[in-house]
Amino acid sequence: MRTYNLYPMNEMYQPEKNDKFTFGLWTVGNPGGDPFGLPTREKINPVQIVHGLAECGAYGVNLHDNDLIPFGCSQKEKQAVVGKFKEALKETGLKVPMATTNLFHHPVFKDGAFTSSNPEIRAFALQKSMQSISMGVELGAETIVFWGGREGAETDSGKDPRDAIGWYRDAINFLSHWVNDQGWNLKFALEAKPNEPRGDIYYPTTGSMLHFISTLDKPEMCGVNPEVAHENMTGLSMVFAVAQAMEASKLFHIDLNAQKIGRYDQDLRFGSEDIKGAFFLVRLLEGCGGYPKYDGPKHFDAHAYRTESQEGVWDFAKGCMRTYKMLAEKANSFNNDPEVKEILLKNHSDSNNLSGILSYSKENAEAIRSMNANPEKLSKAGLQYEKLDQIAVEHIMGTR
Ligand code: GLT
Ligand code: MN
Ligand code: MN
Repeated sequence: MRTYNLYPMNEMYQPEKNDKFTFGLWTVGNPGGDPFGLPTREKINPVQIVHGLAECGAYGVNLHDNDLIPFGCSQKEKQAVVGKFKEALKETGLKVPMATTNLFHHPVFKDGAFTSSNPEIRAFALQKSMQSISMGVELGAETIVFWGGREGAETDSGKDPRDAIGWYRDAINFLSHWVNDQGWNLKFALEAKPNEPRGDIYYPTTGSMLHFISTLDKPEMCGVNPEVAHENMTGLSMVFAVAQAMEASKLFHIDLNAQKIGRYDQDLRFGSEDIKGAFFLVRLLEGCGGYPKYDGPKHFDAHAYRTESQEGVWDFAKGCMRTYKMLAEKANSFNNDPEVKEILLKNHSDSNNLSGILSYSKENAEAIRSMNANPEKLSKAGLQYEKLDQIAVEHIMGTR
C-alpha cells in the first residue's frame, strides 16, 4: 500500500493509538454497491482489512457478527474464521473495542427484529444478539452497539407503536440481565436514526434514546452512540445531541462521518461536509468550557465514494483521521485565542453576583421576586457572536 502523501512534509497529524480511531469491517470493506448499482470494488476479507487499517494507523476495528461470520455458518467454519481474524489482530495489535449484531439484513427481519409482531422472530433476534455478544466478548469488545435499522414501519396500520416501543425495551432489558448473569462488564450503546431503511424508525433521535434509557432496568449499563449523518438527515444538530449525551455521562461511543442535510444516509468521509459543524463537534469531544474530553473510541462509520478503487478507500480512511486531528488542533487554537477568551469572559461575567440565587431555595425565590431587573439595558449589549464565529472560521481556514 502506498503511504499518504497529500502532505508528506507534515507529520503532526498522523494518527496515534491513544486517539482511539476505529473503523468497522463494513466501512472500509464497503465494495461500493448502492441500491441503483453493482459494487465497483473487489470485496476484501476481514484479515486484509485488519492489515490495511493497521497500516493506516487506526487503533481498532469494529464488526457486526455477519461481517465476519456469514449468516448460517457452521460452528466449525466459524471457529476457523474467528481464529484467522484473531491472528491478524495479534500481528497488528489492533483492538476490537465494539461489536454489534446485524438485525437488519436477513429477510426474517423485514418487519423488525426486537419490534417484530411475531414473538418467534423477537426470540430469534435475542438468540442472534446473544451469539454475537459472546463473539464480541471473545474478541475483547467492551461496548455493544445496537442500531435498530429495521425497527420501524412504513404504515402504522400493522402494529401499535406503543407495543413496538415496549418490545424494544423488553429486548434491551433481557440482554442486559443476560450479560450481567454472564459476569461480563459490557456497555450497551444505542444508536438512533430517523428513517432508512424503514419509512420511520422508533426512537429516531439521540434525545429520544436518552429518555428511553431512563426507562430501562439497567440504565447504568446503557448509553448512546450518536452518528453525525443520522442527526443531520433531519436537520438536527449533532453538537447538541452529543452535548446532551455528554452532560448526562451517556456518550458511550460515537459514529463520525458527514452528511448533507435532508438526504439519504450518506455516510461520507468525516469533515467532508459541514466543516464548521465538524469543528464544533471535535471541540466538544476534545474537552472545552471546563468539561472533560470524551475518552472512548472514535469510530468512523462511513465509506469511500463509489468512484474509488481500494487505494481510494485507504485515502478515505486516512482522510477521516487526519481531518479529526487537524480540527482538534484548530479547536485548541480557537479555545486559546485571547480575543475568544475575552469575549466569552465578558458575556459570562456576573458583575452583580447573581449566579448564587439561581438555584431554588425559599430565600432565592424571594430574592428573584424582589429583584430590580432592567431588561431595556440588558437588551442593549451586543454579544459579538459575528466576531466569534468569524474567528472560528479564520482558525478553520488557517488564517489565524
Ligand atoms: C449500518 C448503519 C450504521 C450502524 C451500523 C451498526 S450498521 O451501516 O448505517 O449507522 O452504525 O449496526
Ligand atoms: Mn452508525
Ligand atoms: Mn449512517
